[in-house]
Amino acid sequence: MSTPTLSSLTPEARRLLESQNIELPSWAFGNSGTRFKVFGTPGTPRDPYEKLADAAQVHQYTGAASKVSLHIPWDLVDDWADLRRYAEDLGIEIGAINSNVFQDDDYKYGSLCNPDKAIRRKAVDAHRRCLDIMSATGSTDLKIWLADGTNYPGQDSIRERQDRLAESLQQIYADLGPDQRLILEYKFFEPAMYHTDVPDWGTSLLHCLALGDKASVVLDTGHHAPGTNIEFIVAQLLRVGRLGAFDFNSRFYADDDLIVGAADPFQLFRIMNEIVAGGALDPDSGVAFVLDQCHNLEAKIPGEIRSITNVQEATAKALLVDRVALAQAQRNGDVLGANGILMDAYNTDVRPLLGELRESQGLAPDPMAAFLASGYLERISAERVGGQQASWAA
Ligand code: PSV
Ligand code: MN
Ligand code: MN
Repeated sequence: MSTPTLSSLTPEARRLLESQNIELPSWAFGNSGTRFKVFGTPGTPRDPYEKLADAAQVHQYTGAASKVSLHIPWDLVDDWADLRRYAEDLGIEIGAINSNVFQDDDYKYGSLCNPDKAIRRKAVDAHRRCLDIMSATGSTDLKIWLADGTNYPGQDSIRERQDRLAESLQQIYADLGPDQRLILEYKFFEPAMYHTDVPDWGTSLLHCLALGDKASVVLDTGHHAPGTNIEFIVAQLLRVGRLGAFDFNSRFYADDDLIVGAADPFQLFRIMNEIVAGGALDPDSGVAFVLDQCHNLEAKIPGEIRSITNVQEATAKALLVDRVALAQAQRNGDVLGANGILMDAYNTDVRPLLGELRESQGLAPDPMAAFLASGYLERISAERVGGQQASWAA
């Protein structure tokens, strides 16, 4: 395929690319690390307001990241209406509210699945507080990822934990507002090492189906065993209308939370290809695209900018797939022809096309270069002292 230009896109493909929006995680802007060391980065935000200010920079230069997920209690503030106004003044919005029921001593043996009813009630109430925050900030998504599980066979009843989970989720679901939904993330291991209570998409889907229409699955690319065919899961969840959100990141070994598309750009392309084929790229599809990453070594705002451009590149390639020719080749049993059509799109350099697209939107063609030239990093490094740690790594 020759180097495509903006005019080589169909009007529909151009509309989809122009309207693509990827949510940023507030925790990407805080310091994070491993259990060995958390390195500080100059200019790291000291509170949720500064995280939003940094996220707004990513949106300013990419034009494709207008929402920010918050994590509660990491991002607690006194006045939610004020935080919402602050975001709006920056030209961004509050996205999903992530509940954190994994950092309190009471949750040692689990939160929503804990054998102790009082602790389950405490965890349900923590989610109710998240729902209140959603109402105050205009957020529509309650995102639940649980650290629940066990380390040893026999430690607790696997089956009873599922029953407790179903009951706790029902209590939370019952309190959703009319425009709110619950999205349930799965992860196959960690921190629990023997069994995890929501380890896979099947378990998440079963709970969502039992809850009702306002519950959907969150797929995090880093939460699968090596070799898992993630695009198959995407296709399957889209078929039943239950892919609620996507957490983008990339991994080499475990849940590495590295920059999306850094480890395996071909996998990212295959995933975006399934998203495009399933009609899920449309902003009205109900699928939220979110980054879930931490930047331990690299600078955080540039790390998020690179992530956005990586997703845009994979998306543009997926939009270039000749779907008519592909369907024809598939019908004809033309194995190599069909595979060649996908590979043609994957091997196309879409960076000039994306630069053109940005210019047509009044943006610089290279968001990374424009941001680095702006002096913002130097300014925050001089102004902010004592940045906040992002996450659980201490
Ligand atoms: C933990 O693995 C995790 O990375 C999940 O992916 C959540 O989405 C995220 O943390 C925030 O809680
Ligand atoms: Mn995640
Ligand atoms: Mn994760």
